[in-house]
Amino acid sequence: MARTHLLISTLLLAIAYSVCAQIKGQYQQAPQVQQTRHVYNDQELCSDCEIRNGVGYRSHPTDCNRYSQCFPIGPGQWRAVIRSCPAGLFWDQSKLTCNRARAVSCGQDRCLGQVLGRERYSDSCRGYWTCKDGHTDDLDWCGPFQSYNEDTDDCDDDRSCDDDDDEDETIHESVPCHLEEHETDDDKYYEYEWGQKRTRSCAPGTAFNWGSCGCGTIIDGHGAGCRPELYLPFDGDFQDKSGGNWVDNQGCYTRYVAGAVGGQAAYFNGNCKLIVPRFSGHDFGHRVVIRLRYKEDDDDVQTRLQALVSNSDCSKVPSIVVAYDDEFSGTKGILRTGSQGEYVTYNQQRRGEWKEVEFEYDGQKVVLRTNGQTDGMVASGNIRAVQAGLHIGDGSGLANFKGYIDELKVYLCKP
Ligand SMILES: [Ca+2]
Repeated sequence: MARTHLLISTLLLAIAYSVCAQIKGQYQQAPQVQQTRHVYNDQELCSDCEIRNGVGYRSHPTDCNRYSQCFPIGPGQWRAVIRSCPAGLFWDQSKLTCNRARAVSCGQDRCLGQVLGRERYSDSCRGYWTCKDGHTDDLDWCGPFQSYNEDTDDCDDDRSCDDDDDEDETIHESVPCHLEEHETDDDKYYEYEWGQKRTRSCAPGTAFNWGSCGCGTIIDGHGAGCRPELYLPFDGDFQDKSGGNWVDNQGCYTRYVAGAVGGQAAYFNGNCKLIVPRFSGHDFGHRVVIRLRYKEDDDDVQTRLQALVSNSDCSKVPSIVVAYDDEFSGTKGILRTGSQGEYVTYNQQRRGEWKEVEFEYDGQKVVLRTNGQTDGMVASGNIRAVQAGLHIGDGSGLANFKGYIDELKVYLCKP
C-alpha cells in the first residue's frame, strides 16, 4: 500500500514539478536555510506576539506544532517558553490554540508543495504526518517497534524505536490551554480527542474560561460580582489595581491636580500614550463598560478628535473609541461590531471642567453618559476583535490627547 502511495506521489510530483517549476524552486531553497541552525533568542520568539490574559503567544519560526508562550518581564522585554501542541495538532495563531493540522495554515508546513506524501514527526520515531494537496492532513503511526523511514517512505522494523507510549502521550501538561471556547455558549467548550473536536459542558453555574483553561464561577453577572478588568487610579504610578495587567507607559507621568480623585491623575502632553497589551485581539463579545474622568488642557484648541481610549494602532480601525472633541467641546463614543455595525454617540459639555464619562455596550444598545447627559442607540453584534492593545491617550486616525485622565476602569461585565 505504501509503495503504491510512493509511486503515485512520485508521479504526481513529477507532473507538479513540470507545471509549477517556479513554485517548486522556492521550496528547493528551504534546505539551505536549515543548514545554518539559528538559535532564536527570547525577543525573536516573542516579537509581534498576541497577548491573551497578559501572556503572549506566537507561532514557532520553524515548527508548525510548536509555539512560544511569552511572559512580559518589562517594557518590550519577554521571557519565551517553547511549547508543543498535543500529538496531531498544529499551533493556530489566529485562534491562539492548538488545532487540527488540516485546519491550520502554517508557513513552515513541510507538506507544502507535496500533492501526496508523508513527513517525519519530530517528536516520535513512530510517527509521520500525512500530506494532502500541499498541506499537512493528519498524524499517523507505524506499528509497535517500527520506525518511520524518510528515505523509503515506509515503516521499518526497528527494535530501538521503543516509544510505544508516544501514541497515547498528549503533552497536555505543557500546554496552557488545549481547550477551545464555544462560539455561542459560555458554559460549553471544545476538546480535541485524537483530532476529533468534541463539545463538552461545564457544571451548572460555571462557565468556560480560556485563561484558566477550565470551567469556573461565572463572574459576568450583575452588580456586586462585577469587578473591573482594568483599574488605573493614577495615584503616583501606572499600576493596574484590579487585574494586575502590565501597562506600557510611553512618556506619560502622574501629577497632583485639583479635582483628581486621590490627589493625582495621569497627564498626557499630546505626545505620550499608555498601552495595555492584555486586550490585544481580545474578544470583548457583546459587553464592555469604560469609565473614566478627564479634563482637557484648555490652553489650545485642536480640530482633530483626541483619543482618550481606543483599541487601535498601526492604522488598524478601532472597534472601541472614547474621544474628546476639542473643536465643539464634547465627548464622543464609537463602537464597531461585526463587519458592518458602527455606532456613534455624542455628549456636549462645558470646557475646562472634569468630565465623568461612562461608555457602555451590552449587546443591545450603545450608551454614552457624560456629566448627567446621555446619548444612546439600539445596537447588535459582537464587538469587532482588533489585534491591538488598549491605547490610552492615543489611537490610529486620532490626535493624541492633551490633558488629564483619572480613574480609568474597564469592565467586561455589568457593574
Ligand atoms: Ca487619581
